[in-house]
Amino acid sequence: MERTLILVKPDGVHRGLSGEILRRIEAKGYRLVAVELRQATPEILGRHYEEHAGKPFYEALVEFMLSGPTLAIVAEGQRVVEGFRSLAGATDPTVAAPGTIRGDLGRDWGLKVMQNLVHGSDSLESAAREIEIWFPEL
Ligand code: DAT
Ligand code: MG
Repeated sequence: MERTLILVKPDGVHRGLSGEILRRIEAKGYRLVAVELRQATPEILGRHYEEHAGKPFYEALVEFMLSGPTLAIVAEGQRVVEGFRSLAGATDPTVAAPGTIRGDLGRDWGLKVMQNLVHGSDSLESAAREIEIWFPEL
């Protein structure tokens, strides 16, 4: 069975949306394998976002992700990697489709980095890599 790594980012935790986001994951029929409120560290984020190192928004992204606790989740289900990306919606909350987490709950804060509530692994390879970073015990 497929697994993916989902994060409710600090904006989502701060706004009290963790429960709503967990509800949507469970309502879709995915099984929660691990759920843990964590303070991210520079070490974890350096690994998690290594593909974005050097991009113009990278420093702001890491700073934002360090700004408060993150809810780290591993969810399991048929095609859950693709399925959660679909639930999350497009990266930019302004254009994310209504019905998606980012489309319904996110907005443009006019900041250097998009505070778009959630992260979801973008491929099976990313999922394996990211689960190892956040939950090495799994
Ligand atoms: P996603 O989270 O949809 O997989 P991504 O991996 O391309 O998007 O980028 C990681 C995060 O970085 C994204 O959730 C928000 C931020 N980000 C991406 N592109 C950005 C941009 N052009 N300006 C500001 N923030 C950006
Ligand atoms: Mg990504």
